[in-house]
Amino acid sequence: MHSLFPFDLYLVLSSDGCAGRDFLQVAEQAIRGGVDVIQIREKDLPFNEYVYRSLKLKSVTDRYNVPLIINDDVEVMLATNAYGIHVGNSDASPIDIRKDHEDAFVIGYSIEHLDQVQSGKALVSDYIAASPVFNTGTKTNTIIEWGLDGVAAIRRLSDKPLVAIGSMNRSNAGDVIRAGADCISVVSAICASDDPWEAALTIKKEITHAKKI
Ligand code: TZP
Ligand code: MG
Repeated sequence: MHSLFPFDLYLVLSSDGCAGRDFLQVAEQAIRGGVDVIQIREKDLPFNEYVYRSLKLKSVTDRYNVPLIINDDVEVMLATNAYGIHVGNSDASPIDIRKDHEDAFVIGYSIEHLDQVQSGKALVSDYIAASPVFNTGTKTNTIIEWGLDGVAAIRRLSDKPLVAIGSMNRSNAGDVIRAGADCISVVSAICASDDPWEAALTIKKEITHAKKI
């Protein structure tokens, strides 16, 4: 079946998390470097502000035909007409979201335990994310570190598009793809980089290379 998540390099960003730079510029440079899907991930913004910043970002992503995913908040996703939503285990359930909205948008779901890979939540989702693959300072309330073996174990249990997140960078992206991930998701290796364009370009090359062999 045609995948709704055929992407290779997934930038996750927050509007205040780009090392003092304008997040819209960082997003545009990253897209030019090869990022092919973007998630806006805000944890402390009021609804209106989350919508406002998401729409600003969407005006950039739309220009490049890059889909925008909203973290956590279904209402923000609906208000912005975004491509999809990403939820974890303490957010709205993918099952309920799917029930309420059928196939109106893409749902991504974070996997933090092997039992979740074939759960109802995962089965109704369009992609799953191994979260985190490696421990990271960007998100510290995590419950597992999957490692390469964990990515391979998830792969064996599911043929959903598998996103790898957590300390992904130019040095480990290839190994993680070879372990079974379809897509590499990055925060700091791009957002904190001196040159987001070059960072995206290099990580994308590693992914493309790993997929060829
Ligand atoms: N979910 C699992 S790890 C993570 C998220 C949002 C943060 C990844 O950030 P970084 O800087 O790419 O390690
Ligand atoms: Mg969440």
